[in-house]
Amino acid sequence: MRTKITELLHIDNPIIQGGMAWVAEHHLAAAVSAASGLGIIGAANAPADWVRGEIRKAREITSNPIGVNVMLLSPYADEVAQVLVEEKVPVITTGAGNPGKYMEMWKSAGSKVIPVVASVALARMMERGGADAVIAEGTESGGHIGAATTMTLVPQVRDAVKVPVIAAGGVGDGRGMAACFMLGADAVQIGTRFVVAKESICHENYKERIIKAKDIDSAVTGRSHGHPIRQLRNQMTKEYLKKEQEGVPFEELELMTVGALRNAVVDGDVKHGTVMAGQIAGLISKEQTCQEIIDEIMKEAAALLQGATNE
Ligand code: TUI
Repeated sequence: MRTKITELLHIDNPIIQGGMAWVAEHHLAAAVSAASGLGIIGAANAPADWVRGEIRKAREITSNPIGVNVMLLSPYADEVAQVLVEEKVPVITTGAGNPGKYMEMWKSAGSKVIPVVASVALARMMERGGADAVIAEGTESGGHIGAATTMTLVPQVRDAVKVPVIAAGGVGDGRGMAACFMLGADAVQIGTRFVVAKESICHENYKERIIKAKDIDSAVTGRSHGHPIRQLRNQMTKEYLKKEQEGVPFEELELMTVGALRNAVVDGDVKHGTVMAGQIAGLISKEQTCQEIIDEIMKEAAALLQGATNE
């Protein structure tokens, strides 16, 4: 399938893997890219040297393009930004903020820059600042989220900017992908389904929670202090939401979550850890290779989209 995004990023399938903290390391990114989607290494809160190492290890597995996601709240964002220039990373996505201050250095290094936006206003600002495309990410997503749904955000961003739009949030199969294309998207970004990929190093307990999840099994913590995080309900969310309701200060709440995502992803503590996942977790039923996931989604989406255009 050819779209503005496959042309821009030199990939065969318009599927981009989300840059998920702890999960999106070189094995997953390389597997998605090897299957002709765009694999993304999630820099999250990691130091720059770790990011450099992951880029190099991924490049040993596949010669297809691989991108990096910069989480803008990271204390290492400045040094990671510099490493991406040194390593000539072809595609940079950003999340959880405004990447304006890095735009010029990345663009002059030849990278394609694709910020995640959660509003039309930020999409417009990013286009003016030189973004090559934007990822319109709805509140169905896992992790740090905005307020608008994918259904409402994607067509409004589509109408507001000329650059290609990648839809994210709630996409887990070919039906979701086809729906996003109907809303005006040129590609989709998928996170949760890739967490359970065979190549994902995520702990089996975490994968099992996603596979067993039902439609309304996620909760959003941190709404009261402006850092909403979608994750699967467990002991942690129960305690956190109770304290949040009691008005416990942000600093104290933060202490509860230090290292909690790592505890869930790496150590498999899905009871007390943070199990970030999108609302589409309920649809995800098995572990498959990235190649199988991409082939299945593409086949289903292509059939639906062909039906739509022929009628
Ligand atoms: O970034 C994400 N999702 C994430 S980042 C993350 S790591 C983390 N862990 C603990 C606390 C905080 C983060 C887990 N999940 N998605 C991209 C995304 N960006 N979603 C929403 C946004 C966003 C929201 C507001 C982007 C920009 C924005 O406006 C910023 C501004 O300054 O105008």
